[in-house]
Amino acid sequence: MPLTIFLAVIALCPGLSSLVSGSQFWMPPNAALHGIAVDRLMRLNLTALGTCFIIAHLLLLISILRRPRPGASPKILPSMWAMEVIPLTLLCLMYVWMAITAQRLWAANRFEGPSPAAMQVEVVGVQFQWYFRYPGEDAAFGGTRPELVNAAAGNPLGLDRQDPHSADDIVASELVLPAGREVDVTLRAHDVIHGFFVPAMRLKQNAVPGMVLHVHFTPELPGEYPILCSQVCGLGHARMQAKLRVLPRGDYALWLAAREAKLHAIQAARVKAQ
Ligand SMILES: [Cu+2]
Repeated sequence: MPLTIFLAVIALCPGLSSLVSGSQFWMPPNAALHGIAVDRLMRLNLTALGTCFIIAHLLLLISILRRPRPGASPKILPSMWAMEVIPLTLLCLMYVWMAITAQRLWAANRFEGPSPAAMQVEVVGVQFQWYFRYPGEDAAFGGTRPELVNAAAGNPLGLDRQDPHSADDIVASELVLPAGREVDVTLRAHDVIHGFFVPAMRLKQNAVPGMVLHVHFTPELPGEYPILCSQVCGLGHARMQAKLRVLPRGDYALWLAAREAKLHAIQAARVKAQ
């Protein structure tokens, strides 16, 4: 019976499966430049934890099988140092190493600034929709005002039309990016905390009302990838999804030109109606 339980636990251990497969068994394909380092660290952590798991359960199994039988003379146990102090010290050192390496990798994405050539995109979480804003030809985001927010009137982010920088801002419901160019994402939220989560880009960062947060990454592989919300933000949380399209640079330039032409047509119609 103990052996059966032992084997069942081992069979269910994700760390062991990762150790055996040695691959991205449960991970979506990586499409970002920094994703290689993230995947490498995750595999390393799972391998280390899987090894600890197996060693701990082997020791458990040995102690079950070698337990003193009724009437047998008591065995001499190993010292406390060998049984507790040394293994726990090694475990502590391993966790400290994991924390430092993960923090370095995360901080490199989060706090160290992007290159000056990075393109700017604003991502705004609103119950229950993601909006994406491009600064347009002037490369500067225009001002917004909360009282101007009106999705039904085509202004979900509250762009201030009086601000000249707002005139060429493009607002989209899908995120379209060129492959191979670094992107500096400015994250905001209008109402509650949302989690900007792009699994294929190995990217997850909360969008917090009242805060402007930055995260930067470089999409490498053209394709379509889901954008999710990783914070339970209300009843419609499950449907708060969007799409990231990574295009070759030429196709991205065409998409941007088409969006700018559409914006100019809308503005011309607005002027004509006044
Ligand atoms: Cu959500």
